[in-house]
Amino acid sequence: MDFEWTEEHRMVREMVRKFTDQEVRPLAAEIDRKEEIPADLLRKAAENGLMGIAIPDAYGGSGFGEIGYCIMMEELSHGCASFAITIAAHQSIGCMPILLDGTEEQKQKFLAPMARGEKLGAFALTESEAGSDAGGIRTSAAVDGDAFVINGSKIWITNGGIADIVVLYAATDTAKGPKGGITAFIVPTDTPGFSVGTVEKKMGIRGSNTAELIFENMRIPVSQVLGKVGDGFKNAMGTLDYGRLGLGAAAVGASREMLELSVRHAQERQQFGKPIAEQQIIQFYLAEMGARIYAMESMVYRTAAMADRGEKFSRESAMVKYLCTEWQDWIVDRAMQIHGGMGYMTHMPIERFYRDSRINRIFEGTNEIQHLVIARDLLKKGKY
Ligand code: COS
Repeated sequence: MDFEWTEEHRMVREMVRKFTDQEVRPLAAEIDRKEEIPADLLRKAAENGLMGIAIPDAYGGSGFGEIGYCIMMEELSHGCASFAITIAAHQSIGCMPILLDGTEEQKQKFLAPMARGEKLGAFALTESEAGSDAGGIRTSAAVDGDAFVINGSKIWITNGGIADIVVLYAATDTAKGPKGGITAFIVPTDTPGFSVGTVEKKMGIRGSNTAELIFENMRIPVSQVLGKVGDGFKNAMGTLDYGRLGLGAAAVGASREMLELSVRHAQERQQFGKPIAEQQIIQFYLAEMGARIYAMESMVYRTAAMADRGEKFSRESAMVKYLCTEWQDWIVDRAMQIHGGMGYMTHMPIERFYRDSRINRIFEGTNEIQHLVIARDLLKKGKY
């Protein structure tokens, strides 16, 4: 349970906080309205080493590990969920599969430019008939000489329409399914046969690109198979352990922003001749928000430290994802209640945070699936 902030962690927090205050928050409303992330903002994030903050410096990253990554996600999420999610999809689930199972050559060729922010990444698992049941994917990869020929499609892929490199999961043996029948591939998006289909309109995180990907006789050389043929599902699940933890960190940041705005508003807003902060019910709301954030923050960094020590953290990351995202929704809702009619208006950021929050209980594994992951692990081990 040991955990201590290092000087480096403090520096990362300071740096990302400044970056969020100066570069991200001022653009958040426009990003939501225009439904895209300015290329210039991604370039600045790369200059600050954010695009590969967790990735070792040997592979083009900043080398701050999972704790550094969670600090970054927390701080960015004070400003703009769309931007934080774009970086998360690139790094936590785009780069991570290659860091986990890539060969040295694949890491230098594909991961390093991604970690430096020269190439944007995405993670392509979900299909129209394979969401929660990710092992049921039907996109097929068939051997043909020194390549695999891939046919099929993916939906709801974050960064799908703007990525340069996609880690794609395809069925190499449908009979085996998740137990040896799925293989991961590194796919540059300029590969012939790759195309982008529908780009989705969404309730929240509107600045984050969500697209359908289509593969028609797309040839991927065997040198771009990631890990062993048939081991792709394990790679995807191991990657999602990181993604789910990062979503917990993002929930902490967004929740803190909501609490801080609510504290300020409660002290300024006068009703019945006094600030609403003097009403006990408002104090209860603020106290409950603060207590939940403390618990969320504690579980996020305890789990990030486990990841950095190389321990298995699948159950813990499912717990983090489930509780932090449920509580984020609760906290955003309370912030809206404290702000009243003002919070509902689009000139305040509360309604954007409210819309942006909701997806977190759904993507990277619904919270119902997180329950399943937690329960299976408890039952398997027979103890806490
Ligand atoms: N790390 C490494 N390997 C893992 C793993 C993990 N976290 N979780 C499962 N595996 C392995 C298992 O060990 C198993 O291999 P063995 O049979 O050799 O032991 C294999 O993967 C299949 O696992 P399992 O039997 O649990 O597969 P299921 O089909 O039952 O699916 C769930 C498991 C439901 C948990 C999985 O499909 C899931 O997470 N679904 C949600 C998908 C998701 O998050 N989608 C979001 C996409 S990104 S927005």
